[in-house]
Amino acid sequence: MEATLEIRKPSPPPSLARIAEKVREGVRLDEAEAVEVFRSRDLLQLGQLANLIRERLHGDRTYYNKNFHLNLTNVCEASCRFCAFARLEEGMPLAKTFTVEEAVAFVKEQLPNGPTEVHMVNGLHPGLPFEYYEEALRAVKATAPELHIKGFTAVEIHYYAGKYGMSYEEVIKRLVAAGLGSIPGGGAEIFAPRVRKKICKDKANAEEWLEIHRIAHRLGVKTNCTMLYGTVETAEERADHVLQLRALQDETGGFQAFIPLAFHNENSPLQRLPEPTGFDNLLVYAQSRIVLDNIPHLKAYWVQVGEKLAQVAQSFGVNDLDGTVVSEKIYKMAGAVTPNLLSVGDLCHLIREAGRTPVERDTVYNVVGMPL
Ligand code: V47
Repeated sequence: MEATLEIRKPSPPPSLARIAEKVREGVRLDEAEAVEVFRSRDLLQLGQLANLIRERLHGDRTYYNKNFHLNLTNVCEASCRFCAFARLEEGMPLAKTFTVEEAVAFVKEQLPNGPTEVHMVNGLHPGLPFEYYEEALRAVKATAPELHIKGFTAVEIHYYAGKYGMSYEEVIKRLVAAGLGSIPGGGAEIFAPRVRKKICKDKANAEEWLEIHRIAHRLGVKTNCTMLYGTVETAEERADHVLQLRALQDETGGFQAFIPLAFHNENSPLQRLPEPTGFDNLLVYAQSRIVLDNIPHLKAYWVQVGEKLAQVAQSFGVNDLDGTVVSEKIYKMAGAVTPNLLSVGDLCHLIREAGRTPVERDTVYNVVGMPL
């Protein structure tokens, strides 16, 4: 008997079919449906829905920016178990704290590349006065007045408030007065207390992280948000994380972009855990785009998922590639093997080859230009 090849198109489970219907009609998913989305591993179905949302919001545009990273210090009291960047004390191998003069010299070196943004995040250093950070901000601003400083995560702000006896609002206002322009999304990790206890037990908790972003938004300071996935969290805990971000965004509207961050295991206390695969990474982009209906931008941080996967992610909900990213250290020290920077030409090539239109943006998503 001749073998017949039967090609059957799998039909989505009834719950995903209902979710697909809602997404097509632009109706918000409820919490149970959000969990369903994060449980599903139907990459193509989710990708198609995420792409629909992405194109509804942004058409064919993919944003990028010209930026560089500066970490004033990697000396850090916290003991996050995923981190390969921090050093507990000065003098340990690879511990580095910039003097203000060194920070300024580093910024001057970057200026010929025409950056519009410096991404400045730091360890929780037990021995520096708060004035050091203010001086560093003022000095960078005096050196490059047009450069937008996106820096100081909620975790740092929480630490300074406790250490120097200030309210969150005071810390943010003093940093802004010294030159801070916006706050990055780091330190959110996974909000569930069960996970935080296992991977980052001694820094700002979920309520504190969210409260700092709430205050920043009230003060008119834009922020981003992240989710570190691939350590010990469940699908339900990912859904809960994203739903808490959605709820705060309903309240304030101050988040600009969501950036999923894939766990990198090298040189960290969690190095026995496997890293998320490319399939997982695309799933998380698509799932996040579907559930987070009120945060405009979904950013792929190519440094940690690789530039080729970041490119493909443009078909799974992503509309923003960060960025030229000169001098990144947090992921390089955790084993990322991506290049040290991408040129504007490289970024535009990745974007165009995926059938999208590259648009240069500044940190707060004003259009800087459309490259020829
Ligand atoms: O807070 C640290 C994460 C974050 C590892 O807001 C790790 O525009 C995986 O927040 N494996 C810092 N993740 C990076 C960050 C970020 C990056 C790009 C853009 C923006 C933005 C924010 O990276 C940390 C932590 O969540 N992280 N170590 C690791 N081994």
